[in-house]
Parts: sequence; structure tokens; C-alpha cells
Amino acid sequence: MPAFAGMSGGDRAFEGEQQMAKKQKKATKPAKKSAKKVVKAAATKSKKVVKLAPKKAVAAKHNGNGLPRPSGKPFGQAGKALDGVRILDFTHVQSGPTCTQLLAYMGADVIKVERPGVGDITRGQLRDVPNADSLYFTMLNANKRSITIDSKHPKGREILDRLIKHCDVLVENFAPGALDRMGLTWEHIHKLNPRMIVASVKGFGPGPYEDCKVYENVAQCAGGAASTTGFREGPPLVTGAQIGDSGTGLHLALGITAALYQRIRTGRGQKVLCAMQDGVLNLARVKLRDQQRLAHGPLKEYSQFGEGVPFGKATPRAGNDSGGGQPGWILKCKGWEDDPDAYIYFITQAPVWGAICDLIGKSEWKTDPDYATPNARLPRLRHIFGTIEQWTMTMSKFEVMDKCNAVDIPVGPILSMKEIAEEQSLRATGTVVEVDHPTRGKYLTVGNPIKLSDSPCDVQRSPLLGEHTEEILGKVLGYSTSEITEIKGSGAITPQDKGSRAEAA
Ligand code: CAO
Repeated sequence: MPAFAGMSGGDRAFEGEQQMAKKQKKATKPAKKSAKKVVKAAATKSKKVVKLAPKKAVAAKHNGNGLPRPSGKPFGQAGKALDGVRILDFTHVQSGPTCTQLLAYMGADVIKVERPGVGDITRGQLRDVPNADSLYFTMLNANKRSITIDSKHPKGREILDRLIKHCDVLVENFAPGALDRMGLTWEHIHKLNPRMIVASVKGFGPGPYEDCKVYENVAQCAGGAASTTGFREGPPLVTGAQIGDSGTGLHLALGITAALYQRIRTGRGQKVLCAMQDGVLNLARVKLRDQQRLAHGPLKEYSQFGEGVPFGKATPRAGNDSGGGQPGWILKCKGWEDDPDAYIYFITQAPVWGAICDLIGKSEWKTDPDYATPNARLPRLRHIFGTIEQWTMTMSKFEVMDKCNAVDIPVGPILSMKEIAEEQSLRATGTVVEVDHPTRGKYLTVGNPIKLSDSPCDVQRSPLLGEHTEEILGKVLGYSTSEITEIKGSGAITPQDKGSRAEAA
């Protein structure tokens, strides 16, 4: 029976483990029997031999929970966390690809389906090297394989159905309804493969906006991040961190791994939905906390309070206030006039208030009732940070970092992307990785930010468009060479016309 007609990969990996455990358990049975014989025969000669039997029984009990014995291999050499999990990756742009790249980093076999001749639209967006896949694409599609399939072509649909039978998870972030329009409804997928997990990113969950297309900044605005970011006097601001796209992809990856785990018990797949609005709100939850605190009085941790500016009805923008239990602000450092990143985030953490006072030459603040306690300081935050800034401006951000960390004061240098790209400690941990690519040459990407001690991440370059089409048709789906030739001739895996290519580029 071909592989795609059977059980799906993730379960195979887990059930393989269980069978191994059973085998180990079985293996102990004959040993137990022969041990009993030896014990019987020897009993007449010596009582000491009899005592060996219970010891074997105890050793067998360790396997009794159906799980394999702990691997004897050194950590990092027992495969990857998601080995055996097969992902049918229908994602594009940023949110979905973030999710599947993380799963690929953890060992899943990610098969990215792309439109023939066009591919993921980001291949051609923000291009820096002519005719080469953009950094936008290459930094979001590492460790994946690419197959081109026209999902609206009858033969393409047939190939997709085979892939659905073969895989454990289908991940997609099309516009609402697009997957259904391809004929890939939940009912269709679930009938073909009841174990399939169907994971989707959408802009909004069910409700008035569920049919809307959504990009990053739409989600930042609709999720409450933009209204609470920026300075009070200015307009709402979006943040450079892609909390709508990459943040939601991250949420989706967690949902998928949980669904894979649940499937071990239930034997069936399920739908996993992450709406970008929900993902952003989850990351902006402290601002919903403050919204509710407002009903009980002003937000004293916001410098607006000390400045005597009344609060409105909604959580305001608070500039660089931490707004939390430990007040903070961004302060200038030496060279700020010319260097836009010569700043440091300074936190006046209460337990080290004495050290702060000593360091900045304000030892008298330690006992002054206007400054000695966190509550006394709240109405004076602007003045306090202004005073600290006089001190930070005399040094570089790294000198401030050294002096503060020496006495446990939490501070954060404002690092530019240039500094991050050059930071050797990030290279050493594999968080920033240099990858070689056949058409664009060497480039930097972000490796797996989640470090697993028994599942190291080895970052592989992103695939070229359709690089693995024949390999997947033949080796994964079992099509013969003549069938592949026939498929090629059908137009299901090759570009149909030049018009669509030009449009996507
Ligand atoms: N073969 C044939 N057709 C294919 C195909 C393939 N392999 N892959 C995609 N298509 C088709 C889809 O079927 C769809 O066609 P229909 O509209 O006729 O059904 C079409 O390509 C376009 O898909 P789309 O609507 O998803 O793409 P878009 O560029 O118009 O919209 C986006 C992009 C991101 C706004 C939309 O996909 C979306 O809202 N996604 C959900 C939210 C999301 O993830 N947003 C984050 C994007 S990252 O910033």
C-alpha cells in the first residue's frame, strides 16, 4: 500500500515509539520465562539465584506506561522534535510562512504548494538582487520543499488530494473563502483524511469583519496595538515588530502542535484558527488591563498622571512609559545628536532604587520622602528620568549598560538592525544565521528563536520555485516517471500563461 494511503506521519512517529516500547516489553517476556526456568532449576542448588527474578520484573515495569524508555543517545542526536510530521503548506506572504518555517525548524517535513510560474508573491516583492528570490521570501521559507501545483486544474486537484492523504497538517492563510473555492472544504479534506489538522490564519474571527482581507498593520490597528502605541500628542502608531503577521504565525504553530498532541488521544484532526486581530490583542492584553483599571481612577504609572493631564475614556498612548509595575523611559546617551540609536531604556526598578540614586549622584533621594518610595515617585517620573538622563548623556549606551548591570539595574540599549546583524553572540546561538543561496548568494536570516536542547535547528536555504516538484510527485506520492511526464503535459504543474506571472512580479 502506498505511503499516502496509510496513517499520517506524526502519528506514525508516535505510534512507532509505542510499538518500540511494546517490543521492548515483549522482549522481556521470554527472558522472564527462561529466568523462571533457571530459577526453578537452580532453586534446589542455591537460594541466592531465586532473588534475581524480582529484579527483572522491576526493570520491565519502567516500560509499563506505553512510552519508550529515555533515549540513550546524547542530547541533540535523537532526531528533531517534529520528525515524521508532514505539513501541506499552502501559506503565502508572512503570517502563514512564519508558522510553517518554525515547524520546519523543529523537524517537520514542510511541502510548500505554490502556483506554477508565480509562486508565493513575496518571491518577487522588495527585490534587492535582480532575478533572485527576495529576502522577504527567503527569510520566511527556510527548511521547506517547494512544489508547484495549479490547485484549480483537475489534475492539480488530484495531486492535492494525494497530498492531503499523505500529510498530517494543512496550513493556509488565504483570503476568507479561497480554500473552499478551490474545492478544499473542511468536509472534503476530513473525508479524505480524518486525521488531518487544518490550520488557518485569517484577519478576523467570526463576526462582522470575517470576510475581510487583512495585512499586518490592519491587524495592529484592529487588535488594539496602534491606539495604545505612540505619544499622547501624536497619532496612533504601528510598530516595526510584525506582531500581526509573525505574531499570529507563532500562535498558529502552538495551536498546531497542541492539535497534534490531542490527535494522539482522539485519532482525529481538527480545525485550528488564529485570527490576526485576536493574536495582536493577546499581545496587547496589558492595555486591555489598563482599560479596565481606568474605571477605578487614573493610571498612575503613566507619566500623564504626574503631568496632571486628565485621562479620557480609553487607554491612552503612553510614549515610552513602561506603564507597568516598574517605571521606565528611553533616555539619551552620548552621541544622540548624530546617532539615531544612541539611547537606552532605563528601568527604575524599586529594589535597586538605592543603587540608582548612588550611581547618578543623587544619594539624598534614598531618604527624601518625595523620592524614597515607588508611590512617591509616580507623580515625578518625568523629572526623575530627566535627572537620570543628565547622567546617561555622559556615556555611550554600552557604558551605561556596563555600569548599571554591575549593580543589577535593568537597562536595554537601543540596538540598530546593523548592530544586531553584527552581534556575534546572536550568531553563536544560531538566532542570526548566514545562509548561502544558489541565485542570490549569502544572506542573513533569523534562526529558531525557540531553543530545544534535544532538537537542534539546522537552517537550510529556502527552496527555488518548484525545486522539489518531481521529487515530491515521485518519491512522496509514488507517481511513475511516465505519469509525471503526463502531469507535466497537462499544465497542472507548469505555468499557464505569461500574464499571471507579470502581474505577480
Ligand atoms: N493555484 C491556483 N490558484 C491559487 C493557488 C494555486 N496554487 N494559490 C493561490 N491561488 C489563488 C486562490 O485560490 C485565490 O483565488 P480566488 O480569489 O479566485 O479564490 C487567489 O490565488 C488569491 O488568493 P488570496 O485572495 O489569498 O490572495 P490575495 O493576494 O488577494 O490576498 C491576503 C492576500 C494576504 C490579503 C489574503 O490572503 C488574506 O487576507 N489572508 C488572510 C490573512 C493573512 O494571512 N494576512 C497576512 C498576510 S501577510 O501580511
